[in-house]
Amino acid sequence: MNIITVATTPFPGQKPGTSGLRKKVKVFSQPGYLENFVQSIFDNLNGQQGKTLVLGGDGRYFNDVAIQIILRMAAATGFGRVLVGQNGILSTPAASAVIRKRGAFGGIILSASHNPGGPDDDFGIKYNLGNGGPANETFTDAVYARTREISAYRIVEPADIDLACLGETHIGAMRVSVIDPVADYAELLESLFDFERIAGLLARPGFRMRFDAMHAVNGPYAHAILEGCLGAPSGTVVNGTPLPDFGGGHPDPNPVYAAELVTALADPASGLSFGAASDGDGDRNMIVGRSFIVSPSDSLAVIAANYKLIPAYAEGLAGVARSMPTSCALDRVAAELGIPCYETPTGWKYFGNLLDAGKATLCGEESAGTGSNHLREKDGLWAVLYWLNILACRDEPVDRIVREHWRHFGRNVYARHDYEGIEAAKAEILFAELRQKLPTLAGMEFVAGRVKAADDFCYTDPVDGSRSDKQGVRVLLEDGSRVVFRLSGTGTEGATLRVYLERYVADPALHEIPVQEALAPLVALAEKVARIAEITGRKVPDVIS
Ligand code: VG1
Ligand code: CO
Repeated sequence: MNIITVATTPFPGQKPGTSGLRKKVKVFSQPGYLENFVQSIFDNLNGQQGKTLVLGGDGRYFNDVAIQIILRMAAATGFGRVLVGQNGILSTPAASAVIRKRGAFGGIILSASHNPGGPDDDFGIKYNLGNGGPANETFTDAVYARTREISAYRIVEPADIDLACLGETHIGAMRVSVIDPVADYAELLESLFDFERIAGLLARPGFRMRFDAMHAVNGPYAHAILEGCLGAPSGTVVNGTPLPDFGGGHPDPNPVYAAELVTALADPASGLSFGAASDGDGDRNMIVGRSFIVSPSDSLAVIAANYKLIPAYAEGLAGVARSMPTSCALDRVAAELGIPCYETPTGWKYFGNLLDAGKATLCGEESAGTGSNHLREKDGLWAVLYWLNILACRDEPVDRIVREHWRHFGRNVYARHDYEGIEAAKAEILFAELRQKLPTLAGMEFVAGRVKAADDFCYTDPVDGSRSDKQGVRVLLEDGSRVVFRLSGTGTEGATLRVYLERYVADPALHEIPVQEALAPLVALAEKVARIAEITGRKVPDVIS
């Protein structure tokens, strides 16, 4: 095996965001671009020689090309073995499962998650550690630093490994094992839930579900688990073949991009009682009842409140965690259970320490990510099975379960407004102004109420003491309502402003007020404080979820 050292020069902007490095395919396919980033990851590893790397992705355009390059670079850096998903496929949660089960040194996941794919769209890459979770900020900062000074990468000559057939090959001394992408993951999920009971639910004549895989990675997983292991009728999974461009769609399971599913659940003629979807890399989920979309923050709270129904969690939750912008519905459940509720910055990497240390059992984000200590990633199908397990035990429709939850805990009315593709310079001005105003906001009166405090969220990890600052501007009102402003760290074009709005409504008589109506005073406050329309020229958000 000949290791070739190729001279290179740094590319600007190889800074990992909320979840890895995401760029347009056109950027990633420049000669040396992917190689520089991968070498910068490898240069920050210690002791990988002879160890196992897990490799796979969501099947998007450029996945196949990138995998062949990474295999050759893994051989050059001395990995002893690479476990690669058949056809290059591994969902993010499945990659986490494989890393953990096989005791791998780490993993590389190729995905830009919910971002569109195709020659003109996005590609992404992230590194996961031996615990199966995304590398922490210290690591990603070090990778970024390396990308700015890199002068050479190492690769072996072309090998063209056939990824279509399961089995073993070699690149020089390195073993390449093409594995079933579903098996380890399916086995893990089966160990957590009551599969017999769920199968019983799926066989009930009055129950019909649809799972929309959105032409993304979860198709094969959903076919195997829902229609295979659990016996759901074939046709339950729709859009179940991963396509390099996700069929031209936007693989983000929210009311806008999964509108087809929402419409089907609103049509009595469809006979559907439960709908679900997941994103590009299979780690997000959407839960839909008959004419009822479960907001992700509510879903997380319902999941926590019903832990006793699920075999893996029935003995109790050590604690729960949510990202800061996620609604406080979870906190109310934790308070009643008498367990801690941790508040972390956005991004799953911040849950890793809490999960490893046994401080949190369940975690979630408002962006439709939910998961537990079974993995170190959020897990779309896990959330769907969790809901199916609840439904199988409670025998009530989705909307009634959520409405009863509100009656018991009160309702945290919630919405996220996204303004996509804003000019980066304008977003900078908006945040500079906002941060400058922060010290003056406390005590100010708005129609929505009086400001109790305003700050820029800063997190100190309770396990390793590391600090992350500037994680989102918060305006907290005296009645517990809040508005949070953040810039997305996953986009590839301009800036995306996210405005998170939350208001707590205790009185059940007010629970059915339309969300936008209940939140209107907070929307007005957001506009007043951040001058969104004036600075960006945008009067309404592009996506409301
Ligand atoms: C978004 C979400 C965040 C999530 C991240 C990765 O980040 O808000 O909650 O962890 O995407 O999700 P941002 O920085 O754009 O707000 V993904 O589906 O990689 O699975
Ligand atoms: Co995702």
